[in-house]
Parts: sequence; structure tokens; C-alpha cells
Amino acid sequence: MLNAKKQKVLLIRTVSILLFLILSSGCLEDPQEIVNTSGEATVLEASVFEGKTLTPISEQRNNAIKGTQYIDRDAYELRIYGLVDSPMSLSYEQLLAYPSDTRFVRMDCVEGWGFDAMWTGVTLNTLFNDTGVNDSATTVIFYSADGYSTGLELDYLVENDIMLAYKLNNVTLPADRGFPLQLVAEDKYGYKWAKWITSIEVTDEPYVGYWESAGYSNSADVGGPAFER
Ligand SMILES: Nc1nc2c(c(=O)[nH]1)N[C@H]1C(S)=C(S)[C@@H](COP(=O)(O)O)O[C@H]1N2
Ligand SMILES: [Mo]
Repeated sequence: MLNAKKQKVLLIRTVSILLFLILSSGCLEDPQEIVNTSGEATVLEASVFEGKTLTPISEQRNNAIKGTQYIDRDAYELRIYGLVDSPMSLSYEQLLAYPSDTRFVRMDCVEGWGFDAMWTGVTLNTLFNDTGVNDSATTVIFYSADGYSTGLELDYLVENDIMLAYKLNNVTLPADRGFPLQLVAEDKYGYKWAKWITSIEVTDEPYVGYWESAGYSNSADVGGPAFER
């Protein structure tokens, strides 16, 4: 029979060993991941980044000319072509393998709604470093799976180190939000933030995209005029 003092020592030892096992097992290392009841790791949505409050994805509005596009991750390829030295086709895995960037950027639709979010992805400069860009290039066109397209000046993309996001608030971009890629066109109205991007063309001619051809401003600077005059 154990006396009370021995029982207490045994209890403390047992608790200490259990704590050591839990803490050293690695399952508490990443605070972003929780394990659900079926044993799969689930990534938690971020709510703050660099001290700034993020709009929850469920409260972010969404816009699409033809509804949600569902792109198969395994069959997906991003094509980069036109005035480049080496055209490329990148799989989703290849995109994720590039060094990533994470930023706080606000998205403002020209219609007056917007949201604050944290975006993670790969910069166009990183990809252009691999393809090379011809000196005569002036414009980059983004084509999407729903037939949408938009163009931006090469200088704007290069100087602002604009990125293609594959994560939103630390979560893989949901299908309705443009999986696998949305352009994070900082300081430009939402219609420049192409979703479901399948190809990128580098050209030396100005381009008029989907909403731009309906009269919306091609420079699309947030705070500037919505329509071309
Ligand atoms: N492919 C595609 N991209 C698109 C659109 C679209 O209809 N199709 N709508 C644009 C507009 S007008 C806005 S405001 C933003 C909205 O982005 P969100 O749906 O992620 O909020 O997506 C832009 N990108
Ligand atoms: Mo928009």
C-alpha cells in the first residue's frame, strides 16, 4: 500500500511525463494548425496580421461574371507567354515551390464595397525572372477560366512587386474567390484583381479588358474616376 506522500510523488511524475510527451510530440508546434475529429490537419483563418484586423472571409463580398469556376488542382497549368525569352507552363505545385510573400492589402470594388485581407503568393517579378521579359514589353494581360480578362502596365506590376495570391487570410484561396490564383492588384479597383487566372500574356500594345471595354477606367486607380472620360 502506498502512503499519501508516495501517491502524490507518483501523480506529479506521471503528469510531468505526459506533459513532456505532448510537448515533444510536435503536435503543438504550429499554432495555425488544429487536428479535427477525422484526424486531418485544418488550417485556421488568420484574423490579424502585423497588428491590422482582417475582414473574415465569410464577411468578404465576392463578384464573378459567370459564377464560381472550379479548377482541378492536379490538371491546372499557368501559362506565361508573349514577349518573354522563355515561355513557361507551371503546375500548382511548381507555383507553391517558389519563395512566397505575405502582405496586408485592401481590396476595393469600384462599386463601393471592400475588405482588408492578408494575401500569400508569388510575385510576378519572381516568375518574370525565370521567363525573362523583352525590352519592348509594356503591358501584361491576365486571362481567366470564366472568359474574363484584364490588362495592367508592366511598370506598375514590376515597380510595386505585385503578386499572384494562392492564400487568403492564411487559407488556400476558396473556389469562389479564384482558386488557384487571384491577382493582388494593390491600389487598383477590384476589376483588375483577376481570379481563376489560367494564362498571362506579355505584350507591347495597350489592352482593354472585360469591364474596361464596358467603359470602366483602364488605369483603375482606387480613389480615381470609375469611368474613362
Ligand atoms: N475571372 C474573374 N475575375 C474577377 C471577376 C470576374 O468576374 N471574373 N470580377 C472582378 C471584380 S469586379 C471584383 S470586385 C473582384 C472581386 O474579388 P472577390 O470576388 O475575390 O471579392 O474580382 C475581380 N476578378
Ligand atoms: Mo468589382
